[in-house]
Amino acid sequence: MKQTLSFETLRERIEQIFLRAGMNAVQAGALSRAIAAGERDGCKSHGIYRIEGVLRTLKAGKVSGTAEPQIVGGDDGAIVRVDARGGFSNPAFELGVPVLAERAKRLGLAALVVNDCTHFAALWPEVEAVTEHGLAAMVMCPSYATVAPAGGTRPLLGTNPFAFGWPRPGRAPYVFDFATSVAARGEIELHRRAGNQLPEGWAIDTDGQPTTDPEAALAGAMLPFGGHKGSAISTMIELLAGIMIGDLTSPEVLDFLGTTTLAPFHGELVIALSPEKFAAGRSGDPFARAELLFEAIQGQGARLPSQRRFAAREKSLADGITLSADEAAQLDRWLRL
Ligand code: NDP
Ligand code: PYC
Repeated sequence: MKQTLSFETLRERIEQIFLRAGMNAVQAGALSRAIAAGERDGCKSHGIYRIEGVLRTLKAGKVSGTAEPQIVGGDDGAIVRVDARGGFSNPAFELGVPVLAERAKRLGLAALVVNDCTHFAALWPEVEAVTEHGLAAMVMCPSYATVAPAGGTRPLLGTNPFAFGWPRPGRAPYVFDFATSVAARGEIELHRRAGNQLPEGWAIDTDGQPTTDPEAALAGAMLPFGGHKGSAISTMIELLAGIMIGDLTSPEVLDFLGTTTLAPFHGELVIALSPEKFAAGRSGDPFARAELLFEAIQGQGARLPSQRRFAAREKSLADGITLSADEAAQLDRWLRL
């Protein structure tokens, strides 16, 4: 039977699943907030579907469910570094973000580097968290080698997500968050499970030929969005959020894990910027000017990114989050493990 739950009830159930699997409160709490938020905002590819991968990665011993992330390095400069200590990225981010915000407000810009983390999550909760401090934010991370570079035929780059947020006083921030592949790998897996073909242009098979078969796509390679442009942005993410922060690139992640069935292990880069400090009083209030731009976009009938997500959130908070009968039964099975 379908089930409708409040956000908090769903979050607590997810937290219980992880606590029963042996995680500590820091890890289970942060993961439950991220996954429940995915369901609440209608982002199925990073909602409860991810619980299975988290449990599998724990069982394989490739992530620590009891890690306590730590801020490392004693200075008060622009780079805040959190060692996730082999745990998930989410609690490491939660630990680092207040320090990041303080530094960015004081210095004009600051970066949060998370090292040695397992990362399965969407990035929008993180850019949103930074915008709550009145700061603009960019977040990026590698993944594992599943995407062929434009013009190539074999997996090399990750689905490397990139997210941006701009604070809008008194309203939900402007946020976009996307894989630099045509679609997130989670979307391909959801198509496979539902027995649906993929849209054309998402993937190539092991012979480098276009395919709409999800199995062939998972065995072959996904494609970057926007051809050479997405390929270059994805490469930038490997450079900045892999090599520059002293962490793994997507091909190295795949070598380390030997599979794409476990959540990837790498680092993450979060950049926070103070619009007020950058504008320095020139050309008026940056937030008011941004509103004019957003109005002009919407004035043409276009929607802003995250508009669908914020509408889904509003509905979920008012009416609850509805799980399909299969999803509800699976959640119960995990709770009984
Ligand atoms: P989508 O293509 O679904 O959406 C990308 C963004 O574009 C969203 O902000 C979305 O807003 C916006 N958008 C969609 N349609 C329109 C439109 N018509 N007009 C304006 N804006 C629009 O995302 P992806 O499938 O590429 O990625 C899904 C998620 O996967 C992301 O959250 C990403 O972080 C995550 N991911 C995580 C990875 C990891 O390694 N951790 C790897 C790859 C992806 P809205 O939500 O409102 O529709
Ligand atoms: O959906 O591409 C994806 C993904 C990879 C790692 C986490 N999400």
